[in-house]
Amino acid sequence: MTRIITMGAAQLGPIQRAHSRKDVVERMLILLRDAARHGVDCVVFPELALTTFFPRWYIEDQAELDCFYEREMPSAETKPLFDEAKRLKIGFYLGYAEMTIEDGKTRRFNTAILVDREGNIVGKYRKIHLPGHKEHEPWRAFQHLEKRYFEVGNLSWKTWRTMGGVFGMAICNDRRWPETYRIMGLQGVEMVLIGYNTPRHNPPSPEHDRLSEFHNQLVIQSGAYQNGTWVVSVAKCGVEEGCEMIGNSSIVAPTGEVIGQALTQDDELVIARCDLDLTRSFKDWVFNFERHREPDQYRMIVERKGAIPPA
Ligand code: ING
Repeated sequence: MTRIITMGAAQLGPIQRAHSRKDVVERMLILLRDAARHGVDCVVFPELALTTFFPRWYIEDQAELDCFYEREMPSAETKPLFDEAKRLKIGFYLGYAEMTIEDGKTRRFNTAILVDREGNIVGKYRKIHLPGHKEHEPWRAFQHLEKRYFEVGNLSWKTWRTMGGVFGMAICNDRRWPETYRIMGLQGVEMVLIGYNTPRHNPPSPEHDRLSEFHNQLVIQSGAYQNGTWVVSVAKCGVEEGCEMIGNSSIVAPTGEVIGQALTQDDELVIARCDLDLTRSFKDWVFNFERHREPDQYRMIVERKGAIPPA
């Protein structure tokens, strides 16, 4: 049996502060139409795909900061994307900064949605692993204020039956944590969609900079193999407002092999035919969770937050 879904990783090059959402949607529509010409069923756009990566700045004026969030989705600016995807019968993942009112309180999340081929929003995810810091740290060449500008996501990681398979979502830093994939693996995920914005330079550990692409692929390859799932992971990249972010968008099979990757740090569509039934042998044998996992031995993973070395 084969269940082929043709996936498109729609990598975006830099979005400068002066670029409007309209400018960005026009670039996304070019990638979407390209995808349609190649028979793509589902397109993955990056994290925070509508604006420049604003957590690189310490922004004190709340009104100025709020300009980077979406209050509704689809919005007037993104409706053309939803309409064209529906017309082309292409599903998509879209990452954006979400502002919402819940119980009378304004909430801000780093969010992604999953839209099916009929244009229905079938799933929403809010980023759980927020990297960086909460306060202004002027020693840094640039800030990484996700802990200041977003709340920890409150939707956990779910999976949804759509487009002929079981889909899950994560965002950026989530891809570095094995728990992300395992929670979805325990819900039968066959295709994990991830968007990211990853600066090459990480001020606290500059010695890691040379390993950016290696670590980027290492974590999604292991997440894919250890949970018998496909992973499509897509960058917004290039030099945004003087800050370089890595490309290296990749499509990884349940075997752990990279079967497609971006070659530029600009707008680029990477396409791969993904057989969702390739997940079966991993889920039935080497990673048959029901037969082989020993959750009683894993309690420390949930009960302990930080590491406690021996005395
Ligand atoms: N960005 C980065 C990421 O996890 C980062 C943060 C950069 C972590 C460099 C480690 C090294 O890919 C986001 N947005 O999470």
